[in-house]
Order: sequence, then C-alpha cells, then structure tokens
Amino acid sequence: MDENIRAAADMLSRARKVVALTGAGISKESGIPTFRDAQTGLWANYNPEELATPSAFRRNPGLVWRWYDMRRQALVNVEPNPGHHALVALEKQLPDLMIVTQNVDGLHAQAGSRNVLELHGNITRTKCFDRDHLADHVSLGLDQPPSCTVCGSLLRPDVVWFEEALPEKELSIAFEASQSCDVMLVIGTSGLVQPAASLPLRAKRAGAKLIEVNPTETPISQIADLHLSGPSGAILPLIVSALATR
Ligand code: BV8
Repeated sequence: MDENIRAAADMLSRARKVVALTGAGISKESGIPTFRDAQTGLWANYNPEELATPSAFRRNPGLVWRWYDMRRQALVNVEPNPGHHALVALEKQLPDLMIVTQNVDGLHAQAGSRNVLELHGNITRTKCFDRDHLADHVSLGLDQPPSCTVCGSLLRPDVVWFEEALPEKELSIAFEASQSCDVMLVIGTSGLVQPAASLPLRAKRAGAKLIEVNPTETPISQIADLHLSGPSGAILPLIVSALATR
C-alpha cells in the first residue's frame, strides 16, 4: 500500500489540473449509509432506486417525502470525516482541484471545499415538483410534503431522481473538467450510475491518470492506473501527507 500511496502522490505532484469524483463511499465514515448498503428499519423493504424517482413521488408523495425527511434528519448529527478534510487540504496544495460529487449530503462544502460541483443536487434544499420554485425553512418531521407557496404544487427535495436529467450546466462543466484534467481521483463510487459513471472513462480517453480509492473493485478498477483498496477516510489523508512531504 505504501508504494501505491507514494505513486499516487507522485502522479498528483506532476498534475496541473485534478478532478476528484466522489460517491456515497466518501460519506460512509460520517455515518451515512451508501446507496448499496442495505436499508434498515422502516426502509428495509424499499430499494432506493425505486424511491428516488418522479413516478414513486407521484404514486405516493408521502412515502417518498418521509424517506427524504428521515435522511435529512439523519444529516443533522453528521459531520464531514477525514476523507472530506483531506480533500480540503489537497485543495490548498492543488488550487486547481475540482470536486465533482454524486452525493447530495453537502458534506464537501461543510468541510470547507471551495470548488464543488453537485451533479445530483442537495438533499438540504427543497423545491416544488411542477416549477422548481425553491422553498426555504421547510420543517423536519412532516408526514406529507407541503405545497409550494408560489404555484401550489407539492414540495420535493432538490435532488436529481432516476429518470430525471442532470442539471445541464453542472454536467457540461463536469464533462469539460474530466476531459481536461491530468489526474482524476475516483473516490467511493460503485461506478454504476450514469452519466456520472462515464466521467472516469472520459478522463482516461483524454489522457488523464485515474486513481481509484475504494475498499472493493468496481467497473472503474479495470481502467484505473492505481487502485488504493481501503476506506477513503484512511487513505486520502495518507496521500495528502505524502504529497506535502515530497
Ligand atoms: C439520466 C440523488 C437521462 C437522489 C441519485 C445511461 C445513460 C444515461 C442514463 C442511464 C444510462 N443507463 C441507465 C440510466 C438511467 C439511470 C442510471 O444510471 N441507472 C443505473 C441504476 C443503471 N440514470 C439516471 O436516471 C440519471 N438520469 O441519465 O437522465 C435523461 C436525459 C434527458 C432527459 C431525461 C432523462 C439520473 C441519475 C441520478 C440519480 N440520483 N441521487 C438521492 O440521493 O436520493 S444517484 C444516487 O445513487 C447517488 O446520488 C449516487 O450517485 C448513486 C449511488 O452511487 P454511489 O455514489 O457510487 O454509491 P454506491 O452505494 O453505489 O457505492 C458506494 C461505493 O463506496 C461502493 O463502491 C463501496 O465499495 C464504496 N465504499 C464503501 N465504504 C467506503 C467506500 N469507499 C471509500 N471509503 C469507504 N469507507
């Protein structure tokens, strides 16, 4: 592992532009279950991919609202972990670091990262279903979604559901950054959800080095130049200190 840490620091030391693509794995050590972790309690019988869709919300707005309310309540006592903080430290050494996250928990910004692109929105923001009117101060613990004060349609979390298009602006910035970076760190993602999962291949095809940080192999492992196997909260601080002491 030490050799791989040194090799990763070496690649980063030679990079001008770095992108860090993160998934649910980087938030696991903050206590947020990943999408592929089994759901527990009330939600054990539901598959996230079936709840995170417009059709699920149309069919049963209360159920979907309560699922997101539970996730928002869980966020109240959650802090960024050493993995998030390592990326803040990395940004100090590599000012041109961009974080492209699939996560909706807001932990990168909460840790202090300045250049964060949220591809799938943010669970702490709420908008209305019909016209995307943003709503603030929506209380936790409601059983049913409130109605928009502007147009009357139901409120929903400001996240990108399956079968919904990603925000055009963020996606084109992510595509451009993937195609122009020298190194892409791919951290804590199973690489299954499109179009985010296509970013590492875009980077590779454009000549970037890929460094994957994940306890398990993923489809991205096949094209990665380095696979550092382990939790990002342990591995990222090692990479950052190896880079700082070069
Ligand atoms: C779209 C917000 C089109 C909601 C999420 C091809 C092209 C385009 C679309 C598709 C396509 N094929 C299929 C599709 C449809 C679909 C899709 O990809 N389906 C998959 C399931 C096959 N894609 C879409 O629907 C996207 N929309 O393309 O629209 C379109 C165009 C025009 C007009 C209309 C439509 C929308 C996708 C976004 C969905 N929303 N989130 C919410 O959060 O509730 S995705 C959601 O799942 C998360 O945000 C996250 O992105 C994803 C989960 O993935 P990961 O982050 O990778 O997490 P996962 O649990 O899978 O893995 C965790 C990893 O961490 C594991 O590898 C594990 O080993 C590792 N790990 C564990 N512990 C640690 C760790 N790593 C490091 N440290 C640790 N300690």
